[in-house]
Amino acid sequence: MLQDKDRIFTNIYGMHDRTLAGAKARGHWDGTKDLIGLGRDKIVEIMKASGLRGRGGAGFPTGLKWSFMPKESDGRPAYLVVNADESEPGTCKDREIMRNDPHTLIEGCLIASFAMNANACYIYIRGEYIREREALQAAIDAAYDDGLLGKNAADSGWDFDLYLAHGAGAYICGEETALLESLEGRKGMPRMKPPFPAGAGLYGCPTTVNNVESIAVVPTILRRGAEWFAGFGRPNNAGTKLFAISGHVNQPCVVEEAMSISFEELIDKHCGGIRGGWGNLKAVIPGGSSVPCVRGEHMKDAIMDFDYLRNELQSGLGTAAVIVMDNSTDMIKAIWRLAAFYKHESCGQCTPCREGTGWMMRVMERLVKGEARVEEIDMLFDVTKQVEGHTICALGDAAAWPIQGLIRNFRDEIEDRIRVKRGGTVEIAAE
Ligand code: L3W
Ligand code: SF4
Repeated sequence: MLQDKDRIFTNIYGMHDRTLAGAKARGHWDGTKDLIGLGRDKIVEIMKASGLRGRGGAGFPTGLKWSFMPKESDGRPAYLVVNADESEPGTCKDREIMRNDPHTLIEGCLIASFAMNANACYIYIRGEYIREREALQAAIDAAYDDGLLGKNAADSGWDFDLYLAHGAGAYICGEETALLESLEGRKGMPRMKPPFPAGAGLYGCPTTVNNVESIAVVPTILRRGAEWFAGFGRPNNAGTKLFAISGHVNQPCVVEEAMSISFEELIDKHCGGIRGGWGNLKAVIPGGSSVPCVRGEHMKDAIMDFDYLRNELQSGLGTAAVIVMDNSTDMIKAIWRLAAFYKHESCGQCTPCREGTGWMMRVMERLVKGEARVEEIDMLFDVTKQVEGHTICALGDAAAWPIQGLIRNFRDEIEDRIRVKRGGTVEIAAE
């Protein structure tokens, strides 16, 4: 279990002073000028050595991503964009950073932007996060007043501006290129990649898009060293990590833990166990709604990191939003609800996603009611394979994977329902 002294987010529950003075008392903004004084190459090198992988869902190595930015300016400005559009169902970790520990993020924005030669950074926050926006804007204003942002930010010699942009509630704007479109004032429609944002991002300029948590851990990694961060978790799965645990546990929570903690320890130490005991655990979605569910009996000994969940359990760490479901859960209905969500959130610009999400949702609806034929289970699985990998952005995959997980793990439940036609009703209209 992670010791208190190793926690990066010391005010994640908002129990301490959230103001700039409080943040400084807890060690933030301490020697920021010296961290910037390390220079660009050294900062990127430390980030690579730390093993930090992106905390927004894909787990792409952060230092490597930064290294894609042009070393010398070609006349275009460079940008850092922070993805605070936290919309993945089950995910609620970045909001705790923004409302309770905002200076971890703001200091991280300055240092990361410097490392990528960016004089400006945009934080794109999800539309529903109104209180979070207010808290973050107040912290940004305080940092400007204190000379930590703006001209010669933190006395570093680097001029740096930080802007907060507010989304309007579309899940797809969490996809990095849709986010850039939205920032530019257009509809949030994903762009084809390549080019990746590092080549042509915001306003066609070199841009790095990073998740809130990825940026907020940067100052502490630089202060305490790459080896310190890399010392948590297993190789290729380094660091501390915020887990957001919801569903049928006794005490749902957001907690910072060492990567690669076992699922059992995570739940018993921080959530007071499974509701009704471990024998009552039916299934877990370990990484936010986009990753496939796993049967409860396979989760107890699971290691909570990118590689274990992907390689051993055909699932993923995703955003580390851990959704726990006990034996009272109607799995088919739960996954149908996600299918309805993805259908609703599809931007509609590519056919496999636009048509596929609706098609999958409608078959799922029939499975919930037990009205489909058994042969349709394989047909549905086949359709998910036609959607997966054939779309412009990852939303198509995200819509396909939960259904694949359901069929792989709970086919017996689907078949039983069809056989006895004992299903419930679909109560929530899909659109
Ligand atoms: C330059 C290359 N850059 C990759 C960059 C790329 C992006 C990052 C990861 O999907 C996942 C998805 C959801 N040159 C590059 C390169 N990059 N190759 O690296 O890219 P990628 O394609 O692996 O993933 P993605 O398209 O960013 C995101 C999953 O996240 N997800 C949830 C998302 C929801 C939230 C939230 O609410 N916070 O993030 C959950 O699992 O399914 O797999 O920056 O440009 N050759
Ligand atoms: Fe839009 Fe879906 Fe295509 Fe993504 S996969 S671009 S959300 S239609």
